[in-house]
Amino acid sequence: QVTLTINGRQITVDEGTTILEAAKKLNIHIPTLCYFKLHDDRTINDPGSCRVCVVEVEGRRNLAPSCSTPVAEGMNVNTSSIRAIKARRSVVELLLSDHPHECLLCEKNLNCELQSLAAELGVRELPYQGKKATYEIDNSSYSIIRDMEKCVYCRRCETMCNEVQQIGVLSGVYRGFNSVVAPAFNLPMAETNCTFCGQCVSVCPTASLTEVHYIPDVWNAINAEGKHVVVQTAPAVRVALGEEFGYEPGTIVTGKMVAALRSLGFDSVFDTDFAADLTIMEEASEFVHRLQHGGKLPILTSCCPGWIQLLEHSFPDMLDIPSTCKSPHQMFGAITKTYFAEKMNINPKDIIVVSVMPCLAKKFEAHRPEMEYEGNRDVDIVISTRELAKMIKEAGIDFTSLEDEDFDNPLGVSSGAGDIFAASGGVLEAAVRTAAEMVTGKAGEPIEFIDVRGYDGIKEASIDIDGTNVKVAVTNGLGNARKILNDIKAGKAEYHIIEIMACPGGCIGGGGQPYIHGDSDILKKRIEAIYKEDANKELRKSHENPYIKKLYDEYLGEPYGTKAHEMLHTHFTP
Ligand code: HC0
Ligand code: SF4
Repeated sequence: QVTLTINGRQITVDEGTTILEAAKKLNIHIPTLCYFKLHDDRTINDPGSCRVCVVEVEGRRNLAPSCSTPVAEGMNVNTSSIRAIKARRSVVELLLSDHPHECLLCEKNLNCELQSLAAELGVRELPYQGKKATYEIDNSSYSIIRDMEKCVYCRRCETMCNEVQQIGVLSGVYRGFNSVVAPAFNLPMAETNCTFCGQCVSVCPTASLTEVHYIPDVWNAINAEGKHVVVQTAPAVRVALGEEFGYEPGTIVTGKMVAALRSLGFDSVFDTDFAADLTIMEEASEFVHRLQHGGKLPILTSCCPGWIQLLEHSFPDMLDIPSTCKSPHQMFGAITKTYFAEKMNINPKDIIVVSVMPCLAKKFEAHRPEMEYEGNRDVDIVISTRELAKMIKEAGIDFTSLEDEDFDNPLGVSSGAGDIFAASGGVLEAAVRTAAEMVTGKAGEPIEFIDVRGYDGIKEASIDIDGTNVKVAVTNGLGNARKILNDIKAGKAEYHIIEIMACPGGCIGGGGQPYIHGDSDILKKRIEAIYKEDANKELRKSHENPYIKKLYDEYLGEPYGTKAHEMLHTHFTP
């Protein structure tokens, strides 16, 4: 333990703590830019590159970057000396000298960390003026836009892509004034190995990396003559959307979200959770089939398009291990344009399906050519949680004063198993709840698979299903996914079922969720909220959802049967 003084106040902290962390414990705020605390307590601030967090340390000639300077016994720190404040302001002024000043028109207006810093530090003029670097905007993909003129070289995206996700698309190239963070050979993102996980977007402090926007397409759809516009919301949206309207992280706003969607003018407001239940019917059946017929094991969940991209790019010889199930929101689209269209007597060509997702890879996934049935795209437009919040604000809806409303039927009822898809471990827990009862034929209490919850990188557990010791693993983050895939390849991983999600904590930490600005406690609160939503539901198991049963009775026939295969399953391509 080490005792030091910060701004005249003494504090004792563990050895190795940084000045920044010690100051935080005293509620002393030091501005930062490149620093970002990840969900697993790793920090992105290497190599303390931005120098915004400098402080005065008695006895040292130079100011010290507080994010990377460890505390020392007897240290005397002043975080707000005139010299420190001036130095910070100069850093920001220098950054602004090579940064566009079009904040009013910028995607990140009011959500930009550089803008907040300039305000906080009272930047009122730009003493440094000179040549500005110019770059072309890369909007080659369906998911992510790269605008390097707005880059501040904090390197957060680089650390995220290389160290956490271990995909290696983004890295610093060239030197000095020409330095830029870019894919190798400056290739457009669409031509790289990018998985579109969107984690680089989640950590970018400015609008250098943002998402591709589909809000205008949604407004056009809503206002088009003769179209029936169906919206579905992913499990993770309901526990994060409230953050955009001032609610505490972890507040569940399902009812208000439904009311807002109706006010926006959607004709049917449905729930992706319903399709999550459907996915479980298919995936659990596929697992039981593989288990009982000597099929390929482990089976891997296939609902995360980010991880599927990793598989297709880097493990082309393992394409037969994931479940062939389409992801829930794609299944939802296929069911909407067939079963629902027939029930409502609407031509599927006149239905537009909009997905609200926490994920940027879903924007890409919806465009995959095979994601269609009988010539109709499963999903027409994907917007993020952030985009939905923008639409609600644009429409002038007073979100906080909305009365709770329920989803429409028949595609709006879901079990708690559908809810927990949003958190890492949830898909597996939901699958086991159903698979166990499919094997034994007996109904019991819903399984609560605590060992696979939470956001540890790789979680392992086992469960007895009718005498078979079923071994499972759950991973989140693509770096961990790569590790587990390599282990499977090397014959070192003996599991029956594996769940992989590309984002930290699962979908609740998706690249389309409200920005957390380095406060990863927010992810924990979203996870807690999801399990609360599950625990409060009367229906806890997918196979007990009466509307799912009805869908099979009236339309699909057997789970994992011929019709289900045609509509709800897919294939993977290297
Ligand atoms: Fe997810 Fe999904 S749970 S990927 O994690 O499976 O994005 O929330 O919508 O499709 O249901 C994201 C979240 C979904 C899908 C579902 C799955
Ligand atoms: Fe890397 Fe994911 Fe960003 Fe693509 S979306 S560049 S894989 S972090």
